[in-house]
Amino acid sequence: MRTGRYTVTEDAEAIIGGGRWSPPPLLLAYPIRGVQPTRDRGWPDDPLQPPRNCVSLAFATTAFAVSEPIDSVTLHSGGGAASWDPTTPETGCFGGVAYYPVGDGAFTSGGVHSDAFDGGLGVHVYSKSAGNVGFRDGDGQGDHVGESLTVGPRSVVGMRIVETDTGLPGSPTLRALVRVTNPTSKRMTRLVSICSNLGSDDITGIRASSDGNHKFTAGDRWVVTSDNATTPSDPPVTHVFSGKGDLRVTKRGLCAPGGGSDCVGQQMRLTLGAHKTRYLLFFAEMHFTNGDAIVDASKYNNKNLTAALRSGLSQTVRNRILNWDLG
Ligand SMILES: [Ca+2]
Ligand SMILES: [Ca+2]
Ligand SMILES: [Ca+2]
Repeated sequence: MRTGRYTVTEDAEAIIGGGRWSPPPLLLAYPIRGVQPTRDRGWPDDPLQPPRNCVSLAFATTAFAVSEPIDSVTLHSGGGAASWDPTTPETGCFGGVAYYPVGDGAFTSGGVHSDAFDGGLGVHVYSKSAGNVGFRDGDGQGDHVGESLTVGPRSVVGMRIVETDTGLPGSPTLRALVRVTNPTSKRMTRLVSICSNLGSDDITGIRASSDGNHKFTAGDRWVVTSDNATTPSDPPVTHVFSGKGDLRVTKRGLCAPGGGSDCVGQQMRLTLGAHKTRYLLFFAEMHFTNGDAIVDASKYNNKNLTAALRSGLSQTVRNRILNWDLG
């Protein structure tokens, strides 16, 4: 809408990206040289970049993100039932260094259960020459506001990545929104993976998966793992790698837990047009029992996200999530 000489964008949430502000600021774009940005003319593809013909001002309605050492941040979800300790580069699933949104992880409802992860939810981009290269932050500082932490930007195998991890209030869930941008003028195809080294180590077992069996393959959207089929001592962990419907990624198996393996991950092949920005979306949960974890995973069996899971994600962002079909 227009108010006076200002244009209030309909894409305010999209422009501020993946939850760096909470709640989203009102963004005003003031046109210069008499040129109006319109939806016909289109906004630039990178939602963090305002149109060149505008001067933009962002007003946060409450808290500003605070730059903080990533290692000092702990995110909480489910009313404090689950805590997630983001870590600057450490080794996880590949033995290579990466930023991990959760280094250990603890579930504290019904007793303290820690050691869910040994480096969880690391993002890697595959390179023929270097193998899986971990996404990591340049200076070890993240932007922290409420229960959200934004890390990056950082170029990994030529693709620019920013990640926003959010502890959701209504369930013991961590949401990882990974923004990927092709900064070049040519199409770019990349293999992006997300994987965890589980704290359940070599006694990891699969308690459930989305296709109903006890195997984890590329066709699974989610999987529940733990260190015991009846009385787990570490928190059972749920990984959610994608949604239902038409995905704009091709999924591949990366590593499967069980049989002595404590690695769980999937790889996604994606293509970005010139200067395009898109997103990947993942969730992880911790629980006290296998049964609780399996019951709670059912909310990921709908094509659409529940209001709680999509909280703070604009429709524009949701439309651009490659591994879900939320348009
Ligand atoms: Ca940083
Ligand atoms: Ca382990
Ligand atoms: Ca399966």
